[in-house]
Amino acid sequence: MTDLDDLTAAIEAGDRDLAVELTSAAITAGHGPQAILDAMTAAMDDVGDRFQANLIFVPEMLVSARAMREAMARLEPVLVEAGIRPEARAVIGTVRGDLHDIGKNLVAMMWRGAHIEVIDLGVNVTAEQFIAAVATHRPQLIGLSALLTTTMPSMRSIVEALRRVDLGGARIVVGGAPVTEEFATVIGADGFAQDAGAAVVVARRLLGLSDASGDAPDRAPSGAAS
Ligand code: B1M
Repeated sequence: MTDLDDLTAAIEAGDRDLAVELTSAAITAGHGPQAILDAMTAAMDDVGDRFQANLIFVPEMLVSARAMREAMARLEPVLVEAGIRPEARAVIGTVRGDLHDIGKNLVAMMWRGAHIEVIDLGVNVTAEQFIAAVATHRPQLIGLSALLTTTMPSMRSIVEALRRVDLGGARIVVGGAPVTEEFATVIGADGFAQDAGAAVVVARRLLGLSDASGDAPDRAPSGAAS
């Protein structure tokens, strides 16, 4: 078994200390951040499958999620280059009624790694909170995450509410396991991303920035964070 398999197993078991330790070891051993993320995500997929099969229940799912969250916090500095000037600003949140934040945090982390300043509004975010954040932070990008089929209507009503106010040109990106490109189009979002990697590509395309290959221009667009 490789150390990344051990990391997957530690998150599945909800062993926070071991998950963080193995994340550090994987970084030190030179595993790429994407491979480490993949090992973490594999754990959550397995947890989801076992939950669906009634082999585990919400408390077990929660301890696994906490282990993943702490391991991700250890990985974040590796993904986010220190001292790089953000090229744009985003606000992101999980929509009202939905408490899942691991995927949203991952998207936020990846956007930060792609030189985008991110204001994270957390979970269970209402339309009013999104609108207030837009007024306060004047982002170029607004990210909405939903993990439940039952909170997809919430995503729709938040996008509709955002469309009724002056967004200052900000573009809306939506995502989350039950969200599809078709749904994103129907509710009037500007972009959809299947996963955190795609969220970077979509964000940079909508913002008119160079690709995320590292060839980012050293300028900031109008209104971007400095
Ligand atoms: Co919940 N849960 N959960 N859960 N949970 C799911 C989502 C579920 C699929 C499990 C299952 O049945 N197999 C199921 C939803 C079914 C459905 O609606 N179709 C489910 C359910 C039913 C529930 C409850 C209703 C259970 C209950 O109480 N009976 C309840 C709801 C609570 C609520 O939100 N109101 C609930 C609660 C919980 C916990 C609190 C225990 C915990 C969340 C802890 C936390 O997030 N802090 C939890 C967890 C951990 C899961 C699973 C196991 C893992 C989710 C996860 O973190 N995945 C999940 C099953 C699964 O996904 N395999 C499940 C890893 C993460 C990296 O992936 O979040 O998909 P994901 O994010 C991806 C993409 O979706 C995308 O990029 C991310 C990274 O690649 N993405 C975006 C996400 N947001 C994006 C935004 C973007 C772009 C891309 O642009 C802005």
